[in-house]
Amino acid sequence: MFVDLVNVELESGKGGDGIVAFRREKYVPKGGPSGGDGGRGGHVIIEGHEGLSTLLDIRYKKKFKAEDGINGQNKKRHGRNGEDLIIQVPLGTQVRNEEGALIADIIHQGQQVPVVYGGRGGRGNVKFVTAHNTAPKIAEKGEPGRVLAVSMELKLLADVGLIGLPSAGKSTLISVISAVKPKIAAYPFTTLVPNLGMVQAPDGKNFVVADMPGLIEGASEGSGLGYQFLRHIERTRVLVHVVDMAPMDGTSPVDAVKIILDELKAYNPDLINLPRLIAANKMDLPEAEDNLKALKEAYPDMAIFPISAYQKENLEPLLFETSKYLELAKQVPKDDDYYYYKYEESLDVPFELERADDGVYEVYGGELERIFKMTVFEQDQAVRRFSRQLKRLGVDQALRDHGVKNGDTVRICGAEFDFKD
Ligand SMILES: Nc1nc2c(ncn2[C@@H]2O[C@H](COP(=O)(O)OP(=O)(O)OP(=O)(O)O)[C@@H](O)[C@H]2O)c(=O)[nH]1
Ligand SMILES: [Mg+2]
Repeated sequence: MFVDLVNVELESGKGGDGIVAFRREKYVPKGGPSGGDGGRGGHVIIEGHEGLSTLLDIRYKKKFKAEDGINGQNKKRHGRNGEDLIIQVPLGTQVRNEEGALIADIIHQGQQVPVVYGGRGGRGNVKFVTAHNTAPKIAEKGEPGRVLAVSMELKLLADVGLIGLPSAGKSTLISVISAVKPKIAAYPFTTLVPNLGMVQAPDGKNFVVADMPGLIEGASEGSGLGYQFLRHIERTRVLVHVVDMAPMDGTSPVDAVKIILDELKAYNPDLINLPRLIAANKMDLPEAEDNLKALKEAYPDMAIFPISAYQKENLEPLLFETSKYLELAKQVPKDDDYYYYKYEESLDVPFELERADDGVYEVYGGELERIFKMTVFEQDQAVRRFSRQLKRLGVDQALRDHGVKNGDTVRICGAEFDFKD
């Protein structure tokens, strides 16, 4: 299978800083607070684009960062939000975080998945007005952007899926209609993972065909190999159901068709609505003719194409019709049942605590780091708010528990403070 894999770092924009400002008007001796909020930082958004076929552009860049939000301004004006960064990827791209969790599964043109959210804008002093403090000299800095390391993997999407029982001749068929040369053998489950091949139909159109591992009864519940690949089948637009018209064990092709239809239905009822053709294979064998008659009688409405993959017989009508089905399938707009995974950030730990080599206790990281970065330490009121936030997070208590006493030096996110109990 054609796989393209890149590791990249995505960073959302930092929020703009809120500011401290006061109205200055003629004849008004002391104007009210007027510092506006900062704008939100830009998100990083992944977008599907059908014109792309590789992740090469992304491979060369490696690092992506959305724009920071703009700082607030006086007269209560908000800073502008940072521009979102939209990264276009080919359809079939899966984005995973470092733990391997699927964050975005891009399969539709224009599908957008925000994967890293921009930092919130800091609040201006207008927002800190209270009954007790009508002229606050405090504002927040913007929330820092977030960094997320992800892998992007492109799994080429097939237009057509070849499905059927084991040994029906799926691999043989793909080997004679495309350049792919998969393993072919007389025992079941020869094909372990899908093989993809580019096929040129008699009408000159190209499409990608996937030769799938054989499905068996119970596949939708995990029997055999099929289950993990039913997912791939979901992504194809047309199914070609390959049927052995002369099974060696004497079973009936009519039953074989039913088994597969039942499994598709059990896995996902929508699969049964995919346009489907039957390639009645192995017509070179003697029993095939009678079986074909029975199959046509059992399924009078199905498009059945008698072929011999092995002898390369009657392949043209099958491919011609497949191409026609594909054209029709393209015109049907997919409902927007997007494969959409919203990235849920794991809840930050409040902070980490550690004793440094010089004996000083240090707290850092998590929620604390965010609060720290949003605080303007030149503002007395902001410093007081910060110490209230530390208490709420449990930093004071944790330091006390470690024996830190009034007046001891502690380090908070790298800056030294005197501990006041
Ligand atoms: N006589 C005859 N034999 C065929 C034909 N097509 C395939 N076979 C044989 O059927 C057997 C199975 O073929 P494969 O192409 O490996 O079947 P498959 O559907 O890919 O099987 P799995 O990968 O196990 O699901 C092989 O021995 C092929 O040579 C055909 O048109 N005529
Ligand atoms: Mg096979």
